[in-house]
Amino acid sequence: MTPRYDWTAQEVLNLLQAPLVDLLWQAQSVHRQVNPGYTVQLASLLSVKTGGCAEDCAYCSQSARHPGALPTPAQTLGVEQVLEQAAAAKAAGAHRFCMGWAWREIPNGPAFEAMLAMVQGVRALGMEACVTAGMLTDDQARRLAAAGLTAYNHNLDTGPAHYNQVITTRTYGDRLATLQRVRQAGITLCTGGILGLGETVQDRAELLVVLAGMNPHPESVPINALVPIEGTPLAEQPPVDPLELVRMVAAARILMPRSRVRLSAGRANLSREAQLLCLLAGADSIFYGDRLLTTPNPDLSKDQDLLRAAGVRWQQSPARQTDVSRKPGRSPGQPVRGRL
Ligand code: SAM
Ligand code: DTB
Ligand code: SF4
Repeated sequence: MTPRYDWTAQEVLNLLQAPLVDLLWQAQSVHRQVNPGYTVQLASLLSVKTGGCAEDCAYCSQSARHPGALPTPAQTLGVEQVLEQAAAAKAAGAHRFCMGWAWREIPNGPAFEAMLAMVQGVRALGMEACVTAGMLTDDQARRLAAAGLTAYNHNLDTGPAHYNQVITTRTYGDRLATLQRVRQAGITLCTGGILGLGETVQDRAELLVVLAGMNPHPESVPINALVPIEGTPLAEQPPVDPLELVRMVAAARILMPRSRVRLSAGRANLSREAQLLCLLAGADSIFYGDRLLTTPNPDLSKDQDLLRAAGVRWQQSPARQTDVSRKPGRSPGQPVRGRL
């Protein structure tokens, strides 16, 4: 299957608005070719630095502009605490460990040195390491790559035309420039969006055009449904129709056949059946663990039941490794079925 990088907004709109049965059939055909075992990656998420962020993202509890929105105490975790959580996530079956910092950009100094130690520690446990921490410099990207960082998450969130309805403190161009920097350092890209921000289907199509226009495609594409948080400007947004999420996942799978499409925030509000449809549509990763950053995620046992009910396989965490060197692209990880 030869990937394309020149999808037009009209082509993507046609996909997003196709009869659901046809869209699912097309997405399944692609998915079966690239991932015949339906292997799912389990990624665990931990908020290392929570709250007090200088950006004004309208959905986010962690912006300093939304006082009272933070449902958990503002705090910063140390290296030891983070590596304890990483080891627990590995023991529970996670393959990737994702760490978040509520920053506009990464500051140099002790907090960045601690981030590097966390990345090294997670890699030494044998897991993939992902960081999401805002903008960064070329030198910081280079040092993160040298520490063994597998992926950097930096979401575009929505289409370019809707972006400044959601965030005013940085531009779409800033976001793209950061992604470019990450790629140049040889770190894989994790970038996607959120449904439910008041966007149109055209905005969703335009977001997918930008993502699928990247060459190579981003290695991971998180698809989030807005988790409405009291105290944020988007608290009263109507819930996303689960079938819209299924359509977005299916379109992402067709446009970016070899990317990991991660069914991300919003699963706690989805039925088991809606999540199964997302897996059928080509989602091949979920956040696994009972918390996202500041909001709840389904319990481990519920997710184990979900994966068993779907009959999919999941990647086992690789054995402990001392070599933290990183190759771009998918990590092979042993797929297993029925053991967590
Ligand atoms: N500050 C960094 C940044 O913005 O890149 C890293 C942390 S930020 C919380 C990571 C991502 O979480 C955001 O880009 C957004 O896509 C997602 N996110 C945050 N709050 C959310 C919410 N309430 N619902 C869904 N996704 C959310
Ligand atoms: C992503 O796309 N979604 C995750 C992760 N990458 C960093 C974050 C979801 C956050 C949901 C709201 C919260 O828990 O605060
Ligand atoms: Fe800050 Fe990231 Fe939240 Fe935006 S999404 S306010 S950048 S923590």
